[in-house]
Amino acid sequence: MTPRILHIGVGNFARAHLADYTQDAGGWRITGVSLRSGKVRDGLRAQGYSYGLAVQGQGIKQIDVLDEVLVAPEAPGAVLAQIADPDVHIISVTVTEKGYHLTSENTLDLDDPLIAQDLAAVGPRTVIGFLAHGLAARQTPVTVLSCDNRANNGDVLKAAVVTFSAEARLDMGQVQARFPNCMVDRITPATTDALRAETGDAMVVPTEPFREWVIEDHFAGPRPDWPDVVFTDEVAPHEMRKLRMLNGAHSMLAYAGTLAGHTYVHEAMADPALRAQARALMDEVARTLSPDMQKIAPSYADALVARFDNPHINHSLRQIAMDGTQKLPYRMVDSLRALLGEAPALAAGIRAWLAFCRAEVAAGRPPEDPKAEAIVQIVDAGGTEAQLLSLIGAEDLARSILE
Ligand code: CS2
Repeated sequence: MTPRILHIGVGNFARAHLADYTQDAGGWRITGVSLRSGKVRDGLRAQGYSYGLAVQGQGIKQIDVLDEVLVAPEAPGAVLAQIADPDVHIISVTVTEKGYHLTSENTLDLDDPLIAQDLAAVGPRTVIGFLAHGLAARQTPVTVLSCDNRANNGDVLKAAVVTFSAEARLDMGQVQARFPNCMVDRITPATTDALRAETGDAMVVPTEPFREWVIEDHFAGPRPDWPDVVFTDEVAPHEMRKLRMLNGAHSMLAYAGTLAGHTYVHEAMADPALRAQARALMDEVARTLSPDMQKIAPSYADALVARFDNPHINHSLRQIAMDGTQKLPYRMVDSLRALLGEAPALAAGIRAWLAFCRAEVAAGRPPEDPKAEAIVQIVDAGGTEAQLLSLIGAEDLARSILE
């Protein structure tokens, strides 16, 4: 049998990253899972699960590594069966930050309505519920690979699944699962209608030429021979480099750039004040990195600036601005804490988020964020900045942020 990856969350990022690497490796196939709607499945199925990857400057690369996409709400039993299937050696996950349903301390949020429902009902709906129930029925070793931007993504996913299983009283005694951490990187914006029209491909994915993947070498079984992947015992230093420097600067640009009237990352980068602030933030957070990463930080920052400048990647600031309460803790708050609050560019970035939240609510547009309701409530009730900061676990840093 051909070895398979079961991939949960078949959005643009996974189609530009995991699928691209796996096709290059050869010998493996991917079965996709959509947790919510059938939109991606319908689009891909109509074209035989093949789609173009529009790599900027390199033309279209046809990706043919997907066999099918299961839509979980339509066929939860089929998804559970796949998780337990011995030909599936890797279950990879890109469900974005909020898909993990964690508290700001990175533990499973048992008060989250979807998690509470998964614990109460028979059929799971969250990735955590699916993994717990599916793994409980599995007899052979498996690797669960979180490919989302979160610090210690494998560890926190494992902890969430363990907590869920205990709450649900699932017998996990036989489970042989490993959850390596990994750092993923490829700037992959949303597909535009213009690109669809130009390529004649409804499911085309635009991406940049750069891609990076660093994975903890901690697999339970076989894995594809992914080219250019760094396998290491220590992912954390790489993860911090990428999440704090790239994603931290991205989020700062998203909030400050939107407030300044810009639409895309490259436009914000053409604004001298924002450009200087992005670079200052990268240099500032570089001081929180491991000695090895500090050595490469200046050239890494130069490369990030060049990637952000790319005028052919129309990466919308509003797309990055989404889900700030889920992103800011690992993108900015962790580094500000590591720098004992002494980081003016980071503090300014967090103030931009505060101002963005207030501006959005004032404009009658609640931010796209799982905590939007709380944000609106605080702003409408004339709440303080410290109250908003508590939503990203940063109330203790209020003085450094607001000074
Ligand atoms: C971006 C990321 O949308 C966002 O929040 O910061 O998706 C970013 O483009 C990727 O992490 C790059 O690898």
